[in-house]
Amino acid sequence: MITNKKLSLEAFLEIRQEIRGHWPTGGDERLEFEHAVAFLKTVPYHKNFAKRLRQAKMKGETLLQPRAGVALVDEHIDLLNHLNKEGGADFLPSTIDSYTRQNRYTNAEDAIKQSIKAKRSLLNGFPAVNHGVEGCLKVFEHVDAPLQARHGTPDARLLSEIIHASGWTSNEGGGISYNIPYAKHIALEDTIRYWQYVDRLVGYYAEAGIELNREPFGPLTGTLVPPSISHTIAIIESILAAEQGVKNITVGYGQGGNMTQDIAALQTLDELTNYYLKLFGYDDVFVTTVLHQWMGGFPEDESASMGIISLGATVASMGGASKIITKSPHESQGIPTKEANAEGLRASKIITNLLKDQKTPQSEALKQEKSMIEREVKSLLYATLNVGKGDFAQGVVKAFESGILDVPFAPSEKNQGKILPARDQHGNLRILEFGNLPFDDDIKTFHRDALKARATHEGRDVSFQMTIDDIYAVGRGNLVGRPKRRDTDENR
Ligand code: 8ZB
Repeated sequence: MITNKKLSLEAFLEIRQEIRGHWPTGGDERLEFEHAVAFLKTVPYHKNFAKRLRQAKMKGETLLQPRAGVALVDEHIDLLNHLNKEGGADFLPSTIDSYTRQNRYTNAEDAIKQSIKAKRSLLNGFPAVNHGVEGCLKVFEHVDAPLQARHGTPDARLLSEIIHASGWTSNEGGGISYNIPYAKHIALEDTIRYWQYVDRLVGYYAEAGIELNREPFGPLTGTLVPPSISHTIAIIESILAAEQGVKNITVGYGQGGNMTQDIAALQTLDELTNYYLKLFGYDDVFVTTVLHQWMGGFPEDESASMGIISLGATVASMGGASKIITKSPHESQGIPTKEANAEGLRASKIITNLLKDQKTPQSEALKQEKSMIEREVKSLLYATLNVGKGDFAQGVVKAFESGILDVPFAPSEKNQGKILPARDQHGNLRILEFGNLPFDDDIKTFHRDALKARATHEGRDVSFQMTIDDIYAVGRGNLVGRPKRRDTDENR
């Protein structure tokens, strides 16, 4: 049975030997700890993700990171340098392709060969396992900013070995956040175990004096996810990571659209993650937050998209996020050109510059929003711990089985999918169907009243139609999905 217990060195090394045999590049001698530790000690401060984040938080900065990844090493390097030099990216990503995410390295190999022939990328990201330490190290050597792997991989054990040994000092993902939104049939016990290994690797390096950053994937399905749900999962993944020895964690949240709720979400994400880590005995973890610019559907209009991106940068700055994952004006079309990607960065940068020394206004609404998030997270966290009989790893498995934890619109069959979110009159994310969420009557009444107020305003009943309307609203240019009225076409 899965437990939240640090893997023993022996158990870890035994799995490690097996993992390294999963693909030829796993045999690379540069993966030997003696070599990798010595090399990682040479990574300069300004290329260390964990240290740059620590500095950003101390200075109150909000730094920028795009998503980017293509099939071939040299093209990938050019792309990253463009985003760094022309876009002003502070952190660089390597978005990993879908084959690698599913451990389909033979398919990735074919696509690499075809990409060389076609002289363009036939993969939707960078196949880091196929390129191995050789290729990943070349990327590290030819860029001048910290590097992170960003993916969506249920079993990222070999990938994580390769990127860290290549000087990439951060890795995104987690046993819940890279399962429930990304996979259909994979058991949570399995992904938690895989990610305990990934975190144990980072813990091993920490014991050798090397600080690496880990980032649970905050936005989950990116579709109307209420902050308390994503926060609870981020906090649990932080606890699981800290148990394996991770010391530098970035928790994330996807822009919701209501400014007050977004600022409240970012502030509570930092406060609650720190609070619960300490409460459960992990008191030397450095926590930062990241805001993901809007993860839902974008309008086709590039100027409108820039507006959404700018609003994201605004709440990130006002909510004290240390990092923003940026979007581009090409979002509605798919993977952006490097030019469009840089435009999203520059639009975000002017906002973070302008807001840098401004104070976030306090208000009753902000206080109330924060206190609701705190109460909801507490309730979800303790119910999870309870069904796990005091163990968060067991708790996660049981909580998803029973719907105590439930992520809206997730593809996984391990997720009940019984809850339904909808926006209130002001565009705050509320819950319309609670499924088996363990909320008390006060919390439920708060959500129901908020949705009733919207329904009254719109002259309709609270129903699933609101949820549907809200899913499409931002792409059509509004935050709240108002019903079409006979006397007006304002909603079209
Ligand atoms: C869950 C993340 C979805 C977002 C972007 C999509 C979307 C995916 C790449 C990429 C640049 C890539 N994304 N793959 N952006 N290069 N290889 O992730 O466009 O915004």
